[in-house]
Amino acid sequence: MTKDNTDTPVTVVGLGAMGKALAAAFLKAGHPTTVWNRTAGKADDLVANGAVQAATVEDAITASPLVVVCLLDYPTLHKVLGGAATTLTGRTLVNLTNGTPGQARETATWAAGTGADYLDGGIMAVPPMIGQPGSLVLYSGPRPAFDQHSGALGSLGSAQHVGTDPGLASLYDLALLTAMYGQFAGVSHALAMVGPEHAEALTALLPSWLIATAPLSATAGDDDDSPSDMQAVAIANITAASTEQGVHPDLLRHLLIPLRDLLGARAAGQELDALIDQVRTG
Ligand code: FVH
Repeated sequence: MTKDNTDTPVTVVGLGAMGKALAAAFLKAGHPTTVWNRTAGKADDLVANGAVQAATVEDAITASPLVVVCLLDYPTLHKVLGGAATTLTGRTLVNLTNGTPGQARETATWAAGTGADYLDGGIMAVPPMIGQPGSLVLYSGPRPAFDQHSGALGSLGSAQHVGTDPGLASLYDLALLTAMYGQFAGVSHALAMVGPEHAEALTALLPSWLIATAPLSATAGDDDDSPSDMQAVAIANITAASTEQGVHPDLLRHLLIPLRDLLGARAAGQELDALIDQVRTG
């Protein structure tokens, strides 16, 4: 198996905000880069920087042993690649389109039928981060395919293989997004609590607070310094203060009340696995 070097040609299919950032990062790393997009004009800047624009998806795929696809969703991927399936034989298809673990596994089965190696990926970055420190892309699928192309894939950011089950990268991606959206929802509730008058002051306090507390999130901050019963009281106070401030408590009911119950269960001596089971079953 020959591992990638910067001479390895790469094809990028899909030039939305993310696809353009991916292609630009491959170009910057020195990879001969071929691109294709439904709306051809989106390739202009990349072509000006040395990319080759293919006239058809088939031409794009046959230009490179490594084909990276980043489209709106999986139905779009199958629509775009479906007619070009035979050209995938012997190549590695890396799909960075966001979707479910089930969609990833189905697509892996489809790709196997074309004779391609298939890696599914989850991009834990926004387009300006691609190729920069802090960019992380998760991959799952056959380890040899990942090892062969980890050099080229490393152009996008830190490349992490999370398992051979093709659905795992998507599962981890969506789980991490769930954590992020939980945080976003909490912040929106916090801003509602303080109201427009104090929104600017609170916004200034948020980043350092969220960064400082991030390491505690996997255990819900439950330790000897912040015992569960103390936190349960704080959560009750948050709920009461929200009502005092005229903020609808629905978000808290859905996010914090189950958390309070979990903390209470832990205080009663239940193990973490049992607590996670409670969340799973509601
Ligand atoms: N942008 C982000 O912040 C996130 C970061 C994490 C990963 N996501 C996922 O990446 C996929 C692509 O996202 P995107 O930001 O590039 O999305 P768009 O800018 O909307 O580009 C969509 C591309 O899909 C093409 N496309 C859409 N429909 C069709 C179709 N029917 N036939 C052919 N191509 C289609 C579209 O083409 P065009 O509109 O330019 O012609 C773009 O290439 C996505 O899964 C995110 O969840 C991004």
